[in-house]
Amino acid sequence: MLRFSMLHLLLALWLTACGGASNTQTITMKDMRFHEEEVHVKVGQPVTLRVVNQDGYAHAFDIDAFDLHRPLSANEILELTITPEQAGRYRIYCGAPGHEAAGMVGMLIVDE
Ligand SMILES: [Cu+2]
Repeated sequence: MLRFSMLHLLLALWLTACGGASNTQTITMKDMRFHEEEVHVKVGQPVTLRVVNQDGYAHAFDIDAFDLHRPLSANEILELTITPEQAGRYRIYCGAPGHEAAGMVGMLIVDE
């Protein structure tokens, strides 16, 4: 019984260590659009979204389902880490006035 618990503990430590591995997805904003129209991430796995604004004007990074609403200044790089809890397709858009209508939309796809 004790042996079994130790094994579990070691497994947990190992998984924790692996979870620290860098898991980054880059999303580039350029010319009033998201260069990556679809971004795939895994359910239950922490992922760092590296949002790079390459335009000389402000954008915003918005995902309603994750309650994410972050403004980006011109040429700003924003890194945020999320852990998606549910598989599905979640709409990304730029909340700057008129940008979403101009086609600044994308999709975060959380795979099982
Ligand atoms: Cu924008």
